[in-house]
Amino acid sequence: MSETPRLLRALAGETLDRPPIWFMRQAGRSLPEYRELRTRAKDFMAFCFNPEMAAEATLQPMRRFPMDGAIVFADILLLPQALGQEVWFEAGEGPRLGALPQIEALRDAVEGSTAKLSSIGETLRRVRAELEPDRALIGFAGAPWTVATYMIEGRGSQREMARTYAYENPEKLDSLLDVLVDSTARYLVMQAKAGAQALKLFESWAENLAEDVFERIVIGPHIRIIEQVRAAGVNVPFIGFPRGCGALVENYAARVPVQGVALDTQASFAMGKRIQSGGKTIQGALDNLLLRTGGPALDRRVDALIEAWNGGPYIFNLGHGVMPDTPIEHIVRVVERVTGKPAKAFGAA
Ligand code: 1CP
Repeated sequence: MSETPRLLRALAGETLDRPPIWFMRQAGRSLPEYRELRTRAKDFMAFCFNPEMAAEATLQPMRRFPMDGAIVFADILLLPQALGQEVWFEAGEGPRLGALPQIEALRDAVEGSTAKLSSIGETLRRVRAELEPDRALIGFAGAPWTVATYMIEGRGSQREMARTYAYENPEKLDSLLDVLVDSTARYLVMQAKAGAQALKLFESWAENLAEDVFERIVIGPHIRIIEQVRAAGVNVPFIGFPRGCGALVENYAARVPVQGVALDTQASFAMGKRIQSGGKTIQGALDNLLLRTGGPALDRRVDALIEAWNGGPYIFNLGHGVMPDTPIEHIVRVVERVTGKPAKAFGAA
């Protein structure tokens, strides 16, 4: 038996007897033990910056479910905070950000930003020390455009203001993306050195971009981040997730030197297979709403995804994160179906 975690074997291009599995947002509000832990932190940012609590939140789903990967508990909006823009979470609403600082101020903050995120390195070291060696630890960051949408709009949104900004101020946007490329690369290097064995770039809001704009604000920055991380001597595999970009994900897969491409719910089987034929591992793409709904349609879709994609390198996952009100029994059912290993629906985690 290979010692290498199944998730890393898949990212190295191996086709496996069954796909490794993990879920985006597997830690968090769908778990009662998370909600209990969360009440002990002053606010969400304080939770993320507390290595003891964040490590515990990372490990909670690993105790319940035989997931092949643990994703470090943190948030994509810690980086703007480290660059000097105020970030807070309104209870029951979501993220809020203060005014966008001047680009020069952001640029000056790049060098010191990784030190401000050092507690995430401590979370990674704690989790790696507790996690079984056959389960992989995943680090992550928001991709530049997605993080920029929050920095520009000041909140979660439909991103019309951010897209308009991209057209009205192309040079300013490019400068902002450059700052985010440089700071994100440093942050990811730090995460790999602290024990992250794979790195994921969350481009959660890649929809509604024309091909040329997608090329400039998604593909280009992703390539530059990976080049900078490699130049720092870090060789861990990357997973890119340009969510919502439709057929442009094929351009993404062909151009960006990621090992894995995370697909969203609308990805066709044929497209996934073409990306595999192009030499990339694919990940995805079960609908998070179907996971929440459950029933025979869920079982059928799980089987269909494996049938379609496990002839090549494939990581089982959702097309987007677990919804907070997803019944835990449905997660159990899918994880058991994919792995053949038992999971715990109830009881002490
Ligand atoms: O109080 C709480 O519990 C807040 C809920 C919450 C949680 C559990 C937020 C606020 N962030 C997180 C953790 C988190 N965020 C993780 C680790 C947990 C895991 O995945 O298991 C990760 C990887 C993220 C990444 C993240 N944050 C993304 C990219 C992934 C995705 O789902 O697209 C995005 C877009 C965010 C922003 C964010 N943070 C939190 C919320 C509610 C949001 C979305 C806001 C919006 O809709 O625009």
